[in-house]
Amino acid sequence: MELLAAELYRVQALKFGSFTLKSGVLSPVYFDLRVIVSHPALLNQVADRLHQTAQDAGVQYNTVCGVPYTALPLATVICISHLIPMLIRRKEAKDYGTKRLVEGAITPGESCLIIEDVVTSGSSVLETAEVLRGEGLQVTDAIVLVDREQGGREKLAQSGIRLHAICTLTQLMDVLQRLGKVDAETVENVRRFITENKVTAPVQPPRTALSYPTRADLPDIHPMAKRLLHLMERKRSNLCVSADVTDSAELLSLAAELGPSICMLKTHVDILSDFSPEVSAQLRALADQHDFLIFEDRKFADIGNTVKHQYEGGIFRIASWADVVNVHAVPGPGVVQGLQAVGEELGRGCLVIAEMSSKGSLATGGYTKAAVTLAEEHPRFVFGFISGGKVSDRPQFLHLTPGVQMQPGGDSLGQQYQTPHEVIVNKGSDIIIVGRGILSSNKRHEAAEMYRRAGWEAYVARTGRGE
Ligand code: 5BU
Repeated sequence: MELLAAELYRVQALKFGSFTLKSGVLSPVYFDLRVIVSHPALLNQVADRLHQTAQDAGVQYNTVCGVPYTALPLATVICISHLIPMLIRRKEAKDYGTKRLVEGAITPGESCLIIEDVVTSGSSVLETAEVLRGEGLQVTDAIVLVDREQGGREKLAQSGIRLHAICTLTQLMDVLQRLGKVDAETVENVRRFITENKVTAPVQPPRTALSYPTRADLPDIHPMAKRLLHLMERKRSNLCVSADVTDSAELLSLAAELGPSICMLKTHVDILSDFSPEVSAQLRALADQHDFLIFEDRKFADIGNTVKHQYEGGIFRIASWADVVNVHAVPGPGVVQGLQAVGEELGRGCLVIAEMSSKGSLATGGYTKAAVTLAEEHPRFVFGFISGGKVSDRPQFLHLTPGVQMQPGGDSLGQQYQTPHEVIVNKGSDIIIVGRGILSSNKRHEAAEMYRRAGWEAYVARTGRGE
């Protein structure tokens, strides 16, 4: 272990200082195992130790797959040295649509061992496991060089994966201190970092058990949130349908057909090929008749003065008919203030996009936090978020989540889906936004009812409300 630790330190596969992790958290230690491809003896040594760790744990497996990209050479060396068939997970296949997600000969039912360099939260290993399992393979074990001890082991265990590490971060620090490579202060900094950044398992769902009507009556609730919470309760619906159609007649017939099942209809008015003011007037009438809100998913993202015009004027005159609009946080407070200057006196409300459902979204970590602050600073106009789950502890705020279908997965252009249960129960969101899950059905009313029931049952399960 000492030799390995010293070598890793020498080639700067681990560094000490202040580093921003993928999650946005500042870490006093950073691993960059990519450098070991330039040190073949070390690469070989790490691969050998990984293989030995699997042997010692008595893991049985037919194939080996490295988590891309850092662990690919490690998996390759293991497979060549021990004549084990390898599989390669393609990271980018989804973007091309037709390419395979996993390369190599797959025999469903066989077991595949995952190799990874460093595990923090476990999500990279989980992502690869999910893809392999999707191909019919068994995934029960993962071997890693370093366990950063931040909850990855527990998270993987929840998904039926045992984590075996050559060493933990604590063990590695002990060895490096013994070797005189790091001082006591660095060791203490890392120790504190590990304790403070542990994701405790089982992960506590960030959810509120308050019912919708209880929240509607909270002090300082935004009038739009109050209205929405009450109508959700009345209609027993936390379903927002995303009416992504390009023909106005179809939009109106959708609104009429699905109106009774939904709490909200989400529009992209700029995809209509035949928009006229008459369409928005009719949509407004249908919303009033069937008791749902209209949410124009315009995603304003310019300076205050520009968005003010985009909201109030143009051919769409969005502020005159949409109850709710949303903003990107990227321009800073001006974007909300510009819209608020128009919307507040009309009694409209606004949602801040704190996270996006699309793969590779940049709205994570520090950005998401800043988006929450932006919302908190504008409570007279902002009443909630577009996000993958609950991002604020203020129960007056509503959370709306797009990227929802009955089956998790995604499309070929980066959309990623979660189930209604996952979104409402595990992630603590309030409203599911469903587009193609309903629109692509030839029985749209039945499909909408199915999602309405699923969303409502998830809400009942979360809040423990008797029915
Ligand atoms: P789908 O058919 O359920 O994938 O449609 C999702 C809708 O939600 C679609 O209109 C998107 O523009 C919208 N959306 C999203 O999917 N993800 C996001 O993060 C945001 C909006 Br913000």
